[in-house]
Amino acid sequence: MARCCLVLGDQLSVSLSSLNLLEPEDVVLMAEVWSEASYVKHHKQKIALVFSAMRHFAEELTRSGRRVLYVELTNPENTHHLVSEVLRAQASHQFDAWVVTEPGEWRLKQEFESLATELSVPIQILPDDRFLCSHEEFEAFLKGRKQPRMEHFYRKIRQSTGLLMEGKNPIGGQWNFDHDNRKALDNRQTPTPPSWPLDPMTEKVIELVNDRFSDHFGDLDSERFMWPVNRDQALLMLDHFINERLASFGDFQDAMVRGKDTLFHSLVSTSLNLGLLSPMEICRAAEDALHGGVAPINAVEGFIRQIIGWREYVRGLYWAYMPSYKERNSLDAQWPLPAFYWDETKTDMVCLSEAIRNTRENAYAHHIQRLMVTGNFALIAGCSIEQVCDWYLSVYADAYEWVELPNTLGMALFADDGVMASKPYCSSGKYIDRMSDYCKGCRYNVKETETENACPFNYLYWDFLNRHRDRFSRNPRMAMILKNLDRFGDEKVRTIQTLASDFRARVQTCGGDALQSPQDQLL
Ligand code: FAD
Ligand code: DLZ
Ligand code: SF4
Repeated sequence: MARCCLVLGDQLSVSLSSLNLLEPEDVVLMAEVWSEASYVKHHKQKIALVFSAMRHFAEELTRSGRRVLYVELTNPENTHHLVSEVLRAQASHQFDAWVVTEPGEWRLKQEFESLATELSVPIQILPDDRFLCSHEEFEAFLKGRKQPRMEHFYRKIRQSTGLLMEGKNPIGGQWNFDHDNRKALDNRQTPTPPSWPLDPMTEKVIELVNDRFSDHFGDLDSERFMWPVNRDQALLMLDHFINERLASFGDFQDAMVRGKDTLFHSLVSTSLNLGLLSPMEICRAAEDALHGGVAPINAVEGFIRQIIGWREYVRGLYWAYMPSYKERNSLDAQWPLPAFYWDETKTDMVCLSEAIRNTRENAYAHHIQRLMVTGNFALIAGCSIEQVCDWYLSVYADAYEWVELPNTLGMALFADDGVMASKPYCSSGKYIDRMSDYCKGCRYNVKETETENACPFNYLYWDFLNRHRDRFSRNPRMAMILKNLDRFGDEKVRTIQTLASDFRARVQTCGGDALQSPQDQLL
């Protein structure tokens, strides 16, 4: 009498709730399926990472004595959908019951709920306890709050985990040290990400992905593939971060430098989201670095806040507001995504071309590139919410809808009318100039707004504020900025509007084909 446990590509943790339930005779099913690999056109590195990590995890389970049914992408019997793979396995093995840890995305949760009606045996969907805050705890946090804010949530999690606490008080006497974390980079060296020899399993997957997903965005080259595909590699990445990067993480968290793709960032999001590392082990390692004198409080607090604050908070919002959250478009943004989001050589704006090059080469861009360059541009230019969200979900190796959607639709595009952020993260070129060296080498002039040569971020920014003036005037945090706009006068506003509309007319936009992958391509 055996049960079967379906393990998804981002559930690669030996402590997974569903795996914890299994008896020795029970079986695990894992499947590489076309539907998951192409519901958006994922970056080639993301697919290679997920497949290689799945294969390594299956091997680890098998080594530990577990029976694993592993369906490779090229298996001729593969039906290419998770649900139909469950039904196929059930037909051939007649399991007594199924168990699965709830998926990270709404669409799959729906599919699994309807699978329950198709299977002749019971299926149990268990909570994903790899997060620090359950859905119920998050609902309780939201209850009675008109305007939930991450900072309040974060303090609760600090208290419940005891991270960076001295009894009831925050270590260092403050909850948040962000005012120390806004430096532009000086001329110091930045560390190179760690590397390890590529194993034959990853080599094989890279070949497969380059062969089958050749029309997907992004470079995939075995010489440059840097993402950890198993727990040992993920621990090396974490160790490198703690010892080489964390001390400077806080100071330069918001900095951007041409050619320096990862600066002092941790590069742990892919491992965390796949389940190769847990949030608490990462935070404990950072806390130990504080106590061991390896890193200062502004760095450690800033880093821990990202993980127990932002990461948990966006997941809570996703599950609390889906499915309607995905439909939100409160600023009515409709402009098709510019084609240069898929090819950085199509723009002469250095900031955008750098962020998109990093994305193409590494399936990575750090937070400020995502928020204040590609995100800010999409916001102020009024790009289609759906296309922008699909882009972010496709192009980053760490992207899953539960984390991508609130960050993109909510934080970057302000399309949720202030659920995620109390005001839009919009800025002119001034912010980019302050935090980067991009503008020095750009053909546009960041100091100008009303000339042909002016930085497009400048006139798009004021045009954006002008277009949404009425809505933003109800937000007290926007009052100062709108006062500046009021001082412009009609002629200046008209010039800005003309420059913005000329810019839109000049930029090549993309059709839907960049986003969809036809099923028959593989089969
Ligand atoms: P670090 O800068 O070193 O940060 C440490 C960790 O904190 C990250 O690994 C991540 O786990 C967590 N973290 C930091 N900020 C956030 C955040 N806003 N939300 C959730 N977790 C956070 N992160 C993803 O993991 N997947 C995504 O699909 C994703 N999409 C994003 C889209 C947009 C528009 C924006 C603005 C941010 C997005 N982020 C996403 C958050 C953040 O940019 C990435 O987590 C981070 O850049 C990953 O690199 P790192 O591991 O070097 O992070
Ligand atoms: C991202 C991804 C990809 C590319 N491929 C698979 C796959 O073939 N099989 C699988 O089980 N999972 C895959 N995943 C991860 C899922 O898309 C992920 O579990 C859901 O998006 C929920 O977060
Ligand atoms: Fe970007 Fe404007 Fe600076 Fe050019 S001048 S890099 S477009 S912010």
